[in-house]
Amino acid sequence: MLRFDVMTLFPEMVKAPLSESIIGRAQKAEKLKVVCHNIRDYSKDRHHRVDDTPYGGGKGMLMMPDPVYDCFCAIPKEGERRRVIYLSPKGKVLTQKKARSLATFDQIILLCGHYEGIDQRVLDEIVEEELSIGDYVLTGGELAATVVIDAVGRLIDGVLPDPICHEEESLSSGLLEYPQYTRPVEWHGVRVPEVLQGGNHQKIRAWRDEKAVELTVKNRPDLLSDKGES
Ligand code: 4G1
Repeated sequence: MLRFDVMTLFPEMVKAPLSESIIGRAQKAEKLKVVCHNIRDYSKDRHHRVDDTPYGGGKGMLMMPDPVYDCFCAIPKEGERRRVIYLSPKGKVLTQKKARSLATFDQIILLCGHYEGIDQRVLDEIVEEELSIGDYVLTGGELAATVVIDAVGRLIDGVLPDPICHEEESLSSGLLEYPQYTRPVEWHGVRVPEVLQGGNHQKIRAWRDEKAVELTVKNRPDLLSDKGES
């Protein structure tokens, strides 16, 4: 059982999407656990304030260290292998390889920033690793935490409905996935490729490999040069 603890100002942003579909079912089946902690509950301020202005000036507000630290201290320890991760655009970008490695942990504590970020001192004290989901601006780390839990959670034994061979998957092979088709055989005047309708599995494999390479060259040539990263 992998336990995710999410420290956030907006727990519903994380809880709601993970209660649906495959990860929702996996939580009910106790294959993984997602516990959200509202950092605001740890504000000692009479007005439940959790943000303040940055020293040195600059735009916006920063999350104060104390509520984050007290929230962290209230999280019970689970198992031996634990990681504290801050979702941040300054971190290394999440890869499938990283997701596979995180799936071996007992507990993953995810800290979500909001506003302009978090006071550096509490980050230096509690965070072991920073992880980003990509190069763009978000309003907070909540959606990033949700992405990490989805990507890692589906790799846990018994989470996926049928045991998909992860090695066969796109990305694990270093390629994008070939196009797929289901019934009807003709839709909007477009027919399913003839080769897929026959039973020649060698030919089907060759066609799929060709399409996968074609698509990867066109859309993600970067995947072809860093196969090791997948
Ligand atoms: C400077 C993106 C700031 C954003 C440069 C991916 C982005 C967390 C992520 C930002 C965040 C760039 C992520 C930016 C994220 C504090 C609160 C950071 C939200 C915050 C390229 C805002 N993967 N962004 N700053 O987005 O948390 O994990």
